[in-house]
Amino acid sequence: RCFHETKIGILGVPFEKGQPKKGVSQGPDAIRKAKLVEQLSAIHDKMDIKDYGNISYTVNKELEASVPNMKGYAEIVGCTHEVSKNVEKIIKEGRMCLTLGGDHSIALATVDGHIKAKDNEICVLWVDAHADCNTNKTTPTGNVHGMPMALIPYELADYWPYLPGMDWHKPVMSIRNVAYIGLRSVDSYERLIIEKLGVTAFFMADVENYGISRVVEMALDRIDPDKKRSLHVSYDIDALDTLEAPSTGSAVRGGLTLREGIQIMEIAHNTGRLGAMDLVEVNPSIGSESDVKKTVEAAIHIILAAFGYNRKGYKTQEPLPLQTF
Ligand code: Z70
Ligand code: MN
Ligand code: MN
Ligand code: MN
Repeated sequence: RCFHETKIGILGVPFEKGQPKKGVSQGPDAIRKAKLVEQLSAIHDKMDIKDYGNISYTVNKELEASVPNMKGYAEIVGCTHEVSKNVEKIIKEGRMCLTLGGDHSIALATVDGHIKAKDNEICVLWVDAHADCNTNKTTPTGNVHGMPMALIPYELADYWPYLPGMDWHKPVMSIRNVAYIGLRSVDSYERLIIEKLGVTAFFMADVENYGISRVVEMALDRIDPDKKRSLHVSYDIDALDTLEAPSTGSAVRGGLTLREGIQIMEIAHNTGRLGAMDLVEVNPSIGSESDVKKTVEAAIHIILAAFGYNRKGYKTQEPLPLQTF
Protein backbone atom coordinates (compact mmCIF):
# COMPACT_ATOMS: atom_id res chain seq x y z
CA ARG A 1 0.00 0.00 0.00
CA CYS A 2 0.80 3.64 -0.24
CA PHE A 3 1.64 4.92 3.22
CA HIS A 4 1.97 8.62 2.62
CA GLU A 5 -1.01 10.89 3.11
CA THR A 6 -2.92 11.78 -0.05
CA LYS A 7 -4.82 15.05 0.31
CA ILE A 8 -7.40 15.81 -2.36
CA GLY A 9 -9.88 18.65 -2.78
CA ILE A 10 -12.75 18.06 -5.20
CA LEU A 11 -14.36 21.01 -6.94
CA GLY A 12 -17.45 20.60 -9.12
CA VAL A 13 -17.98 23.08 -11.93
CA PRO A 14 -21.38 22.48 -13.53
CA PHE A 15 -20.72 24.86 -16.39
CA GLU A 16 -21.82 24.38 -20.00
CA LYS A 17 -21.84 27.80 -21.68
CA GLY A 18 -18.46 27.22 -23.34
CA GLN A 19 -20.14 24.94 -25.90
CA PRO A 20 -23.62 24.53 -27.39
CA LYS A 21 -24.88 21.19 -25.96
CA LYS A 22 -27.03 20.89 -22.85
CA GLY A 23 -26.10 18.36 -20.20
CA VAL A 24 -22.34 18.69 -19.69
CA SER A 25 -23.13 20.71 -16.54
CA GLN A 26 -24.41 17.41 -15.07
CA GLY A 27 -20.93 15.87 -15.34
CA PRO A 28 -19.77 16.58 -11.76
CA ASP A 29 -22.85 15.09 -10.12
CA ALA A 30 -22.90 12.05 -12.44
CA ILE A 31 -19.28 11.31 -11.51
CA ARG A 32 -19.96 11.78 -7.80
CA LYS A 33 -23.07 9.59 -8.01
CA ALA A 34 -20.94 6.76 -9.40
CA LYS A 35 -19.19 6.73 -5.99
CA LEU A 36 -16.06 8.70 -6.81
CA VAL A 37 -15.29 9.67 -3.22
CA GLU A 38 -15.90 6.14 -1.91
CA GLN A 39 -13.58 4.64 -4.53
CA LEU A 40 -10.88 7.25 -3.94
CA SER A 41 -11.11 6.60 -0.19
CA ALA A 42 -10.45 2.90 -0.78
CA ILE A 43 -7.10 3.47 -2.53
CA HIS A 44 -5.23 3.43 0.78
CA ASP A 45 -5.92 4.23 4.39
CA LYS A 46 -4.38 7.69 4.41
CA MET A 47 -6.67 9.19 1.80
CA ASP A 48 -7.87 12.59 2.99
CA ILE A 49 -10.62 13.76 0.63
CA LYS A 50 -12.62 16.93 0.95
CA ASP A 51 -15.47 17.66 -1.45
CA TYR A 52 -15.87 21.42 -1.80
CA GLY A 53 -19.17 20.92 -3.65
CA ASN A 54 -20.25 22.69 -6.81
CA ILE A 55 -19.22 26.22 -7.60
CA SER A 56 -21.71 29.08 -7.65
CA TYR A 57 -21.09 32.42 -9.30
CA THR A 58 -22.78 35.63 -10.33
CA VAL A 59 -23.03 37.00 -13.86
CA ASN A 60 -22.53 40.62 -14.87
CA LYS A 61 -25.05 40.83 -17.73
CA GLU A 62 -23.43 44.02 -19.03
CA LEU A 63 -20.50 41.93 -20.22
CA GLU A 64 -22.69 39.88 -22.58
CA ALA A 65 -21.56 40.18 -26.20
CA SER A 66 -18.76 42.57 -25.26
CA VAL A 67 -16.23 40.45 -27.16
CA PRO A 68 -16.97 39.22 -30.70
CA ASN A 69 -16.99 35.47 -31.37
CA MET A 70 -17.05 34.41 -27.74
CA LYS A 71 -20.42 32.85 -26.98
CA GLY A 72 -21.59 33.01 -23.35
CA TYR A 73 -18.93 35.58 -22.52
CA ALA A 74 -20.57 37.04 -19.39
CA GLU A 75 -21.11 33.56 -17.91
CA ILE A 76 -17.56 32.52 -18.80
CA VAL A 77 -16.16 35.54 -16.96
CA GLY A 78 -18.32 35.00 -13.87
CA CYS A 79 -17.64 31.28 -13.59
CA THR A 80 -13.93 31.24 -14.38
CA HIS A 81 -13.10 33.98 -11.86
CA GLU A 82 -14.76 31.93 -9.14
CA VAL A 83 -13.06 28.70 -10.27
CA SER A 84 -9.63 30.32 -10.24
CA LYS A 85 -10.08 31.61 -6.68
CA ASN A 86 -11.31 28.22 -5.46
CA VAL A 87 -8.53 26.21 -7.10
CA GLU A 88 -5.92 28.59 -5.69
CA LYS A 89 -7.43 28.21 -2.22
CA ILE A 90 -7.67 24.40 -2.36
CA ILE A 91 -4.04 24.03 -3.45
CA LYS A 92 -2.89 26.54 -0.82
CA GLU A 93 -4.69 24.38 1.76
CA GLY A 94 -2.22 21.63 0.81
CA ARG A 95 -4.53 19.54 -1.34
CA MET A 96 -4.26 18.31 -4.89
CA CYS A 97 -7.20 19.91 -6.67
CA LEU A 98 -9.50 17.67 -8.70
CA THR A 99 -11.88 19.78 -10.78
CA LEU A 100 -14.87 18.04 -12.33
CA GLY A 101 -16.39 19.75 -15.39
CA GLY A 102 -18.30 21.06 -17.04
CA ASP A 103 -16.94 22.00 -20.41
CA HIS A 104 -13.26 22.65 -21.06
CA SER A 105 -13.49 26.46 -21.00
CA ILE A 106 -13.13 26.22 -17.20
CA ALA A 107 -9.52 25.02 -17.55
CA LEU A 108 -8.29 28.54 -18.27
CA ALA A 109 -9.25 29.14 -14.63
CA THR A 110 -8.06 25.90 -13.04
CA VAL A 111 -4.62 26.49 -14.57
CA ASP A 112 -4.73 30.14 -13.46
CA GLY A 113 -5.52 29.15 -9.87
CA HIS A 114 -2.75 26.55 -9.91
CA ILE A 115 -0.28 29.12 -11.26
CA LYS A 116 -1.21 31.55 -8.48
CA ALA A 117 -0.93 28.90 -5.75
CA LYS A 118 2.47 27.67 -7.00
CA ASP A 119 4.07 30.96 -8.02
CA ASN A 120 4.00 30.00 -11.72
CA GLU A 121 6.14 26.90 -11.08
CA ILE A 122 3.79 24.58 -12.95
CA CYS A 123 3.59 22.59 -16.17
CA VAL A 124 0.53 21.38 -18.05
CA LEU A 125 -0.37 18.14 -19.81
CA TRP A 126 -3.39 18.79 -22.03
CA VAL A 127 -4.97 15.41 -22.84
CA ASP A 128 -7.54 15.99 -25.58
CA ALA A 129 -8.65 15.12 -29.11
CA HIS A 130 -8.69 18.88 -29.72
CA ALA A 131 -6.04 21.58 -29.27
CA ASP A 132 -8.44 24.16 -27.75
CA CYS A 133 -6.14 27.00 -28.81
CA ASN A 134 -8.38 29.12 -31.03
CA THR A 135 -8.59 32.84 -30.38
CA ASN A 136 -11.80 34.75 -30.97
CA LYS A 137 -10.40 35.57 -34.42
CA THR A 138 -9.53 32.02 -35.51
CA THR A 139 -12.48 30.14 -33.96
CA PRO A 140 -14.76 28.44 -36.47
CA THR A 141 -17.55 28.19 -33.85
CA GLY A 142 -17.31 30.94 -31.21
CA ASN A 143 -17.34 28.19 -28.57
CA VAL A 144 -15.00 29.15 -25.74
CA HIS A 145 -14.20 25.51 -24.82
CA GLY A 146 -12.13 25.61 -28.01
CA MET A 147 -10.08 28.58 -26.68
CA PRO A 148 -8.63 28.03 -23.17
CA MET A 149 -5.15 27.05 -24.39
CA ALA A 150 -4.95 30.32 -26.32
CA LEU A 151 -5.74 32.29 -23.16
CA ILE A 152 -3.28 30.58 -20.81
CA PRO A 153 0.21 31.24 -22.26
CA TYR A 154 1.81 34.66 -22.69
CA GLU A 155 3.00 33.81 -26.19
CA LEU A 156 -0.55 34.28 -27.50
CA ALA A 157 -1.57 37.25 -25.36
CA ASP A 158 -1.03 39.80 -28.14
CA TYR A 159 -3.49 38.01 -30.38
CA TRP A 160 -6.44 38.85 -28.12
CA PRO A 161 -8.43 42.07 -27.83
CA TYR A 162 -8.95 43.55 -24.37
CA LEU A 163 -11.16 41.14 -22.39
CA PRO A 164 -13.42 43.08 -20.01
CA GLY A 165 -13.92 41.45 -16.63
CA MET A 166 -10.86 39.21 -17.08
CA ASP A 167 -8.26 41.48 -15.49
CA TRP A 168 -7.69 38.89 -12.72
CA HIS A 169 -6.37 36.55 -15.39
CA LYS A 170 -2.73 37.23 -16.25
CA PRO A 171 -1.13 35.09 -18.97
CA VAL A 172 2.16 34.47 -17.19
CA MET A 173 3.06 30.91 -18.09
CA SER A 174 4.98 29.87 -21.19
CA ILE A 175 3.62 27.52 -23.84
CA ARG A 176 6.99 25.74 -23.45
CA ASN A 177 5.65 24.27 -20.23
CA VAL A 178 2.60 22.79 -21.98
CA ALA A 179 2.30 19.50 -23.89
CA TYR A 180 -0.63 17.99 -25.74
CA ILE A 181 -1.43 14.28 -25.86
CA GLY A 182 -4.10 12.62 -28.00
CA LEU A 183 -4.68 15.24 -30.69
CA ARG A 184 -6.61 14.22 -33.79
CA SER A 185 -9.01 17.09 -34.57
CA VAL A 186 -7.08 20.32 -34.96
CA ASP A 187 -8.30 23.40 -36.84
CA SER A 188 -5.97 24.92 -39.44
CA TYR A 189 -5.10 28.03 -37.39
CA GLU A 190 -4.54 25.83 -34.35
CA ARG A 191 -2.06 23.82 -36.37
CA LEU A 192 -0.37 27.05 -37.42
CA ILE A 193 -0.04 28.09 -33.76
CA ILE A 194 1.35 24.70 -32.74
CA GLU A 195 3.92 24.71 -35.53
CA LYS A 196 4.90 28.40 -35.28
CA LEU A 197 5.42 28.25 -31.53
CA GLY A 198 6.91 24.76 -31.57
CA VAL A 199 4.37 23.53 -29.05
CA THR A 200 5.08 20.04 -27.70
CA ALA A 201 2.25 18.05 -29.26
CA PHE A 202 1.77 14.31 -29.40
CA PHE A 203 -0.90 13.44 -31.93
CA MET A 204 -2.56 10.02 -32.16
CA ALA A 205 0.03 9.05 -34.76
CA ASP A 206 2.75 9.64 -32.15
CA VAL A 207 0.92 7.46 -29.63
CA GLU A 208 0.81 4.81 -32.35
CA ASN A 209 4.50 5.18 -33.18
CA TYR A 210 6.10 5.51 -29.74
CA GLY A 211 3.55 3.96 -27.40
CA ILE A 212 1.80 5.88 -24.66
CA SER A 213 4.49 5.44 -21.96
CA ARG A 214 7.24 6.96 -24.09
CA VAL A 215 4.92 9.74 -25.21
CA VAL A 216 4.17 10.73 -21.61
CA GLU A 217 7.85 10.48 -20.60
CA MET A 218 8.89 12.65 -23.58
CA ALA A 219 6.13 15.15 -22.83
CA LEU A 220 7.12 15.47 -19.15
CA ASP A 221 10.77 15.78 -20.10
CA ARG A 222 10.01 18.71 -22.39
CA ILE A 223 7.69 20.65 -20.11
CA ASP A 224 9.57 20.07 -16.85
CA PRO A 225 13.16 19.05 -17.63
CA ASP A 226 14.35 19.74 -14.06
CA LYS A 227 11.52 17.70 -12.54
CA LYS A 228 10.55 20.41 -10.12
CA ARG A 229 7.27 21.89 -11.33
CA SER A 230 3.81 21.15 -10.02
CA LEU A 231 2.00 19.11 -12.69
CA HIS A 232 -1.44 20.09 -13.98
CA VAL A 233 -3.27 17.52 -16.10
CA SER A 234 -6.24 18.91 -17.97
CA TYR A 235 -8.06 15.79 -19.14
CA ASP A 236 -10.82 16.11 -21.74
CA ILE A 237 -12.71 12.79 -21.76
CA ASP A 238 -12.95 13.06 -25.56
CA ALA A 239 -9.24 12.19 -25.71
CA LEU A 240 -10.48 8.63 -25.27
CA ASP A 241 -11.85 6.76 -28.23
CA THR A 242 -15.58 7.12 -28.86
CA LEU A 243 -16.01 3.43 -27.96
CA GLU A 244 -14.63 4.13 -24.48
CA ALA A 245 -16.28 7.52 -23.87
CA PRO A 246 -19.33 7.97 -26.09
CA SER A 247 -21.13 10.50 -23.84
CA THR A 248 -19.27 13.65 -24.76
CA GLY A 249 -20.10 16.62 -26.98
CA SER A 250 -17.45 16.33 -29.69
CA ALA A 251 -16.49 12.67 -29.91
CA VAL A 252 -13.82 11.83 -32.49
CA ARG A 253 -13.14 8.24 -33.53
CA GLY A 254 -9.62 6.84 -33.41
CA GLY A 255 -8.71 7.99 -29.92
CA LEU A 256 -6.92 6.63 -26.86
CA THR A 257 -7.90 3.28 -25.43
CA LEU A 258 -8.93 3.37 -21.79
CA ARG A 259 -5.73 1.44 -21.07
CA GLU A 260 -3.67 4.26 -22.59
CA GLY A 261 -5.82 6.84 -20.83
CA ILE A 262 -5.17 5.20 -17.46
CA GLN A 263 -1.46 4.74 -18.14
CA ILE A 264 -1.08 8.51 -18.65
CA MET A 265 -2.38 9.13 -15.13
CA GLU A 266 -0.39 6.30 -13.51
CA ILE A 267 2.75 7.93 -14.88
CA ALA A 268 1.53 11.37 -13.77
CA HIS A 269 0.90 9.99 -10.28
CA ASN A 270 4.34 8.37 -10.16
CA THR A 271 6.05 11.73 -10.74
CA GLY A 272 4.95 12.62 -7.20
CA ARG A 273 4.34 16.14 -8.48
CA LEU A 274 0.70 16.04 -9.55
CA GLY A 275 -0.79 19.28 -8.23
CA ALA A 276 -4.11 19.52 -10.03
CA MET A 277 -6.26 17.62 -12.46
CA ASP A 278 -9.34 18.57 -14.47
CA LEU A 279 -11.74 15.93 -15.80
CA VAL A 280 -14.05 17.66 -18.26
CA GLU A 281 -16.63 17.21 -21.03
CA VAL A 282 -18.53 14.20 -19.62
CA ASN A 283 -22.09 14.82 -20.84
CA PRO A 284 -24.67 12.45 -19.27
CA SER A 285 -27.36 13.73 -21.69
CA ILE A 286 -25.60 12.22 -24.71
CA GLY A 287 -26.12 8.59 -25.71
CA SER A 288 -27.89 5.67 -24.07
CA GLU A 289 -27.88 4.78 -20.40
CA SER A 290 -25.09 2.27 -21.01
CA ASP A 291 -23.09 4.90 -22.96
CA VAL A 292 -23.31 7.24 -19.98
CA LYS A 293 -22.34 4.48 -17.53
CA LYS A 294 -19.34 3.53 -19.68
CA THR A 295 -18.19 7.14 -19.98
CA VAL A 296 -18.55 7.89 -16.27
CA GLU A 297 -16.74 4.66 -15.36
CA ALA A 298 -13.90 5.55 -17.71
CA ALA A 299 -13.64 8.97 -16.06
CA ILE A 300 -13.46 7.33 -12.63
CA HIS A 301 -10.75 4.86 -13.69
CA ILE A 302 -8.68 7.78 -14.99
CA ILE A 303 -9.16 9.77 -11.78
CA LEU A 304 -8.35 6.77 -9.55
CA ALA A 305 -5.09 6.24 -11.45
CA ALA A 306 -4.20 9.88 -10.89
CA PHE A 307 -4.44 9.50 -7.14
CA GLY A 308 -2.60 6.26 -6.64
CA TYR A 309 -4.80 3.36 -7.66
CA ASN A 310 -2.47 0.96 -9.40
CA ARG A 311 -3.40 -1.94 -11.62
CA LYS A 312 -0.53 -3.93 -10.14
CA GLY A 313 -2.48 -4.08 -6.89
CA TYR A 314 -1.47 -2.71 -3.53
CA LYS A 315 1.95 -3.03 -1.97
CA THR A 316 2.01 -4.58 1.49
CA GLN A 317 3.86 -2.64 4.19
CA GLU A 318 6.35 -5.39 4.89
CA PRO A 319 7.53 -7.62 2.06
CA LEU A 320 6.28 -11.16 2.63
CA PRO A 321 8.97 -13.35 4.24
CA LEU A 322 10.86 -15.39 1.70
CA GLN A 323 10.01 -19.04 1.79
CA THR A 324 12.94 -21.07 2.96
CA PHE A 325 13.31 -24.80 2.61
C1 Z70 B 1 -13.24 23.34 -32.34
C2 Z70 B 1 -13.67 24.73 -31.90
C3 Z70 B 1 -13.62 21.41 -29.04
C4 Z70 B 1 -13.84 20.17 -27.30
C5 Z70 B 1 -14.64 20.55 -29.24
C6 Z70 B 1 -13.71 22.28 -31.36
C7 Z70 B 1 -13.14 22.43 -29.99
N1 Z70 B 1 -11.80 23.30 -32.50
N2 Z70 B 1 -13.14 21.17 -27.82
N3 Z70 B 1 -14.74 19.80 -28.14
N4 Z70 B 1 -13.65 19.62 -26.09
O1 Z70 B 1 -14.87 24.95 -31.79
O2 Z70 B 1 -12.82 25.56 -31.64
MN1 MN C 1 -10.96 20.14 -24.68
MN1 MN D 1 -11.85 17.87 -26.78
MN1 MN E 1 0.97 7.35 -3.94
